[in-house]
Amino acid sequence: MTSRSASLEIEARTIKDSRGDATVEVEVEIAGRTLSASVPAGKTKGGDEAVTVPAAKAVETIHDVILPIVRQLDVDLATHAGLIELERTLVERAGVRCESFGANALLPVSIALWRCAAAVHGLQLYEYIRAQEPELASTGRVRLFSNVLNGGYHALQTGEQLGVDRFDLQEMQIVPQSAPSYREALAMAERVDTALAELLATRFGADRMRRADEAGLSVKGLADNGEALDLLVEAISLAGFTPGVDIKITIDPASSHLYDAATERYRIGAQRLSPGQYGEYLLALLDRHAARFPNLFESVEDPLQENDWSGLEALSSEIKKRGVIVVGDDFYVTQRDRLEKGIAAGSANGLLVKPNQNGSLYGTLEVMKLARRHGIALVISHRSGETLDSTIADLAIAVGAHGIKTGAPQPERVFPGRHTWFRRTKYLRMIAIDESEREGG
Ligand code: 2PG
Ligand code: MG
Repeated sequence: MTSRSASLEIEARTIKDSRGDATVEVEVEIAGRTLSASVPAGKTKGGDEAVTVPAAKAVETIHDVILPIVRQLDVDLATHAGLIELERTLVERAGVRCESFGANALLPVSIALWRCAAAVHGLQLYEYIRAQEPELASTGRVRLFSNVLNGGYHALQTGEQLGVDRFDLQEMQIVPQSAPSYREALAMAERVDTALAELLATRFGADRMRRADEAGLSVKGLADNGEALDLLVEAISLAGFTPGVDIKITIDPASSHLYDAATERYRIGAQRLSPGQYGEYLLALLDRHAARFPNLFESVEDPLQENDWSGLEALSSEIKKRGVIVVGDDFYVTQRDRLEKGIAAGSANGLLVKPNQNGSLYGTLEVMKLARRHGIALVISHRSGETLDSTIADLAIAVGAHGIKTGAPQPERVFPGRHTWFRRTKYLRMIAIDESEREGG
């Protein structure tokens, strides 16, 4: 069986993502194995991320443009240099921000090619990345960032208003600290999810509750960010954990999406806050539990709108003083030029890594290397519209990332159907890798 790219068949098709929107899946056969990859989709996107084209168009591009390049270049996927040469060529042909292909065309092919290269060596994807990318390889334990309580545009329903029907901040995640394994970390997250569901049902009524885009809880009428945070802290305690010790919290306000460029104000409830006031508001949220739970917060993502670099520099230094990591998502969009800007300004000291913001696995790894060289914490992330692909788990484990952010734990009791495990499948992949490594080692 040949490992040359000239003989590859790539089959692309559209599938539905977790929101029911069309996205792209590819299948490649090599060394007697069929490997697949699919691509997720964001809703609250950064303005500078790689472009996405309609799914049907991406499928066409894969068959008509990308596959001929893959075949014509005819690299040997048994060598890492061959894979990288092919990836580099595809990235170059895709153009700036993947404009001529669309990230949703290039990324699934890119992931599938890495899977092929791994398969040729008889390795799993995480093992292959570890072996071939020594600059990134690490066996550090990855923290699970589990998004159990949802607000913002991932929770808002048609006809509703932020700050009136749902709270404004997009994500309130829990980060288990004290678990000795991923299996136990997931079990901790599930216990908090269950305790929170019971608490919210008692306070607001079960009929007002629903699961938002990332499978976290959302309640119609819970519109105040501070109250939501208090309820989450209470749920952590009710589940039998000490907030800030066993479990920390991380917040993603998705600030760009609360910001109105015309008035230069952030919308929080009925208030319209200046950038300075908004920063003060977030700091006050961080400080309100400080006396009882001094280390409650793990990180804050995008604390300001993505183009306020000077504001970010100032606010980051306040947040970092509190021992809390500032993670750049819409700020950095997994793109080298934006990360370089943040490094020069000494602002966000965490990078949210979303492969589809970049467009290729090769490009994503290059941005991660830059971050690592500058001591920036890596948090590998899903998108709000997900598929059952679990590549991000392999990526997180291969590099020993600081964290993986991949939505709510989706306890099996609440989500009995495996086809709905858009988030859970990543956690299960972490567990499977962990346990196979323990057995092997
Ligand atoms: C975010 C993400 C994922 P989206 O803002 O961090 O949680 O949302 O995929 O909609 O950009
Ligand atoms: Mg974000």
